[in-house]
Amino acid sequence: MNILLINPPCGPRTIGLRNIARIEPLGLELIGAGVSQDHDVRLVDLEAAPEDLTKMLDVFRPDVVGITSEIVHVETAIDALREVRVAAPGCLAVVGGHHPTLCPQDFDDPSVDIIVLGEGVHSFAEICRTREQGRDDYTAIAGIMVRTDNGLKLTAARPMPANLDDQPLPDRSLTAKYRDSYFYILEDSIAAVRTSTGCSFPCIFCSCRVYSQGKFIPRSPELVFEEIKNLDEDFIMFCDDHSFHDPERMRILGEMLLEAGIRKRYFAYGRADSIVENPDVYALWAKVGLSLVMVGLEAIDEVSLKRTGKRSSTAVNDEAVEILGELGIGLSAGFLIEPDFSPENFDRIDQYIKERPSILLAEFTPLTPFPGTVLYNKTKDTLLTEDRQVYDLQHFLMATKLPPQQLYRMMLRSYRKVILRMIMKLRLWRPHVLLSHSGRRVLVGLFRNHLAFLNAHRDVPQQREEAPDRAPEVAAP
Ligand code: B12
Ligand code: SF4
Repeated sequence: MNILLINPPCGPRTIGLRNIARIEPLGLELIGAGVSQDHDVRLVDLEAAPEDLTKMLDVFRPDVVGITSEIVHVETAIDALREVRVAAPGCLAVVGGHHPTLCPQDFDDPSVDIIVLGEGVHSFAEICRTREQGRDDYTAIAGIMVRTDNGLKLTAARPMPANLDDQPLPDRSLTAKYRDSYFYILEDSIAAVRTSTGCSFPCIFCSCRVYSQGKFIPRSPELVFEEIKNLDEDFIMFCDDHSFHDPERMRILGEMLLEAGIRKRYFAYGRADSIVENPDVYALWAKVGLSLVMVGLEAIDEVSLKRTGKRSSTAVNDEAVEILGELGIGLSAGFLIEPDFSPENFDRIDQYIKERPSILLAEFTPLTPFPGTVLYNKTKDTLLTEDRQVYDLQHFLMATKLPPQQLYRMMLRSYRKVILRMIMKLRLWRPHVLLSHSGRRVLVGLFRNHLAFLNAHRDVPQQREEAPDRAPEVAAP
């Protein structure tokens, strides 16, 4: 059979990381690996090359199409499937990924036949097998939603796995054509590796813990080591929610990499308390090559921090910042921007960063209620829009105390300060860096983001919109 996998692009209203990072679609490489032994599998990455779907459909008629989606891709994913329907009317259209798992009703569209909930490798292989056998009843497959004459039908639950060890290695040959266009800020030779998924902490705004049903789901260090060992790329992005959730596992992996003399640089997401409780593991990883850790510090005062459900404290945050500084590991600190923020709140965060030189980068994230989260359930009746393109962690979706235009400008001001500081600290102003291909790409990316923030207030109405006609909510199992 012919199987086409699609990585949809971000739409025009989505702001953010796409201008400074583009990473391989790891989820599609994994589900592709589960079927590529038996089928002709192709992948188009529309974030890297938007024209590739039309070109591919001219030469390749898929029997099954699989598309991935985060929340910002709902519209572009459905648009892509509509295009596939026209070129290959009998093709079976399957949607999977983070957002379809949390909010399958967003994909209740005639262009979608099946929605896969949660981890997709086995479900997708079973769907393809059923299709190959000429059967058209998919309801015996667990963990999916199937379009029927009476709407979407939820099949038996497929429990989240206890670990990821039975998943294949991602089939990176599927993205061979695009690999040169993947990057992360100034890093050009980059690969995405998943060492785990999920998280057990109760942060009220986080959809990752909802996806994993509150579990941390690890992959054994031996398998991760085997994967990294065979990668050519210099910079590895750990696509986990909290890589250091189980520090022992990371200690074993770190020791294996060190012993084998594998020298690469790594990016990971981590929590402040894991740094404070396991400085030795982070010290080991400093030797292994951990160069950047993204830590959601979230807030600089105790009351706001407590409200997030993060189960951390400002003292723990401070200690973590200090430890990373001592270890020489770059810290990218995440701060939530709440709807009642005033200029003083921004000034205080700027000052906090200024006083802590070990903060290398910062992300300022308007508090964003993703469907499925506690925060969403609390705020859903007051959200200003259901346009999923702006659920990008960059737009204000709740009514704000100050005009949003002013808040975006203050975010820009804070970003300017922190970026200038990083440029000075890493001496990125040197002409050979600034004028290099990646230096120019980042400058253009930052300029694009700047323009997008200046116009961001136009993307979200100031008053609550009437919700579009959606199917009733279906709870993900
Ligand atoms: C690494 C990462 C990034 C990287 C790159 C991601 C990428 N490859 O494109 C960077 C830093 C660039 C990034 C950018 C963004 N990200 Co991001 N990112 C992540 C992170 C931490 C891991 C993603 C990942 O690679 N996971 C590993 C793969 C293997 O998992 P997976 O995709 O879920 O795939 C499995 C299943 O979902 C399923 N599956 C997936 N696709 C399909 C398709 C089919 C057909 C089937 C059957 C199954 C299936 O099977 C797979 C294997 O089991 C997630 C957190 C998370 N837990 O997902 C956030 C996350 C996905 N990002 C998020 C957001 C908002 C963004 C941005 C919009 C932010 C911004 N403003 O720029 C952009 C969007 C960029 C884009 N992709 O176009 C949100 C999405 C929220 C939501 N509810 O959808 C998340 C969940 C983080 C969060 N909660 O805050 N991100
Ligand atoms: S610690 Fe991080 S990954 Fe875990 S629930 Fe909180 S925000 Fe999500």
